[in-house]
Amino acid sequence: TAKMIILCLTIFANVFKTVKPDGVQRKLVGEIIRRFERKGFKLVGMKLLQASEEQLRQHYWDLREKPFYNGLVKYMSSGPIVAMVWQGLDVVKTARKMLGETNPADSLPGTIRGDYCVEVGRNVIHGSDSVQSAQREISLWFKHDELFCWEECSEHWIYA
Ligand code: IDP
Ligand code: MG
Repeated sequence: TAKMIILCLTIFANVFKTVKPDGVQRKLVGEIIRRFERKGFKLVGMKLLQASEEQLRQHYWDLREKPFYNGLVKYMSSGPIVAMVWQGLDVVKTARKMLGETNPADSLPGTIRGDYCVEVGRNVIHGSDSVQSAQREISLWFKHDELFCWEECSEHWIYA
């Protein structure tokens, strides 16, 4: 219905996430997908890819002045990553909570970074920090026909 469409446009957002090279190496892909699936978010795009340094420099453009920028680009291009787009109510904000803090040492147990990693330079997962950066990141990593709008049969058991 028209009402439903307006609702989708105003309160539903997409978030871009990637399991970083260490997350893939450490066999955490399934665990990470499982957490977002069980939460109730909808997977609308996913692929395994080797990121180029050029793409990563664009992705992390806002950090270009940081002393760790070159190391970050090197780390992120050191092996395949799993890029994903998830959709749901306030998904950007909620996903950041599910990830934990940037530094795993500051992340609470129960968060992905709190449970599965130790150092900030190997923190296994990326998640967009705002709806605006999510849109920018999704368009950087995904083509239109790689994203899928599909009807979730459990939707009415997730949203009131
Ligand atoms: P975020 O991933 O939690 O959004 P950002 O500040 O956007 O954190 O930094 C992007 C990534 O850069 C972090 O996830 C981490 O991998 C890396 N990073 C951030 N701060 C440091 C640092 O002090 N040393 C090394 N790497 C860092
Ligand atoms: Mg960030």
